[in-house]
Amino acid sequence: MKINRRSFIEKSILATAGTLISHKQIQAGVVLKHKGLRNKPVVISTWTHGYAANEAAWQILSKKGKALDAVEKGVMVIEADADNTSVGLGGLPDRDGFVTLDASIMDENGNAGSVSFLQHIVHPISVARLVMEKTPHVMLSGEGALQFALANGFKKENLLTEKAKKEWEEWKKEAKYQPVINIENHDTISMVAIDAQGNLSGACTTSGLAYKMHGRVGDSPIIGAGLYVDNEVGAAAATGMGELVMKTLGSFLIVEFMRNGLSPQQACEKAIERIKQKLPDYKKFQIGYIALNKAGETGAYSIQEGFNYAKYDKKGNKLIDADYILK
Ligand code: SD4
Repeated sequence: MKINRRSFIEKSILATAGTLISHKQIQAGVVLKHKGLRNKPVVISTWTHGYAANEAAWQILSKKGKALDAVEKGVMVIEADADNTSVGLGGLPDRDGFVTLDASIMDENGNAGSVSFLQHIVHPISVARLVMEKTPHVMLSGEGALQFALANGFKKENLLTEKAKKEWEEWKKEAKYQPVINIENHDTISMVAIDAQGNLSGACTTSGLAYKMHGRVGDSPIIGAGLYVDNEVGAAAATGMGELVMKTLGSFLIVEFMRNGLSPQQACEKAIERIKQKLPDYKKFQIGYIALNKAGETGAYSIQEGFNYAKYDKKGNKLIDADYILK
């Protein structure tokens, strides 16, 4: 029987754990292993714009602030950036010209909040946080999410910039719905962090796919798809063609792989392999995953070449090209 590198690694992990060791013991082993390691704080986030977002997050993390505050403040930088055409203000609209936003956030206690199909609000991530902290629900959507935001002091604004409107008008001439790898489905900001206290949180915010159908919601506000955090194990987040992430519940899957002993890198690779196994047309799309475990170890992996992420730890802030499956 041919054993490839990855199955060899998995088998070694199980062998190290011992075949008679129960699942609970493996989990306990994961936690024990983490106790000795101290790479914290650490923050990672998707794409080149993650660099600027990390700077804002680090302001909080380096002063022993909470990971939850760091991820919220970090992604807010990109939400407010009018030049970024896939998040918040300046996001490319759906095919009918509406900028509709999805966002989610999770804290170290397993609390979660999200908004989907939200319009007119520059910082959907902060609305998601309020849903988490002030309501008994996890997700508010559309008009209800907007009403909730306005009732909590958020201002209604026009998010469709002249630049985005012009691009949309150009697109309308042919009106072809064909996401272009690393372009139309690129730029969501997803961020996960561990703070000096060893607590994990994550955030994800996007205007979704450019020129999507009106009403389409992606993976970013779906807990377990675009984002998942389990403070005992780790955190993971996604970017790219959300439909593939939703069908495989990618971020939750990565955290479960880490729970079973895989490193963040191995877990991201396995989640991309799952897409390859289950979704035959995966080659047409880009998905990028990032992950962080309780020890402060990180990983990332994508379908196509071209995905990068930013990592800020004690050694500084840097951009890293992720490895990918289609070579
Ligand atoms: C979505 N995952 O709405 C988002 C898009 C994205 O980088 O990640 N762009 O499907």
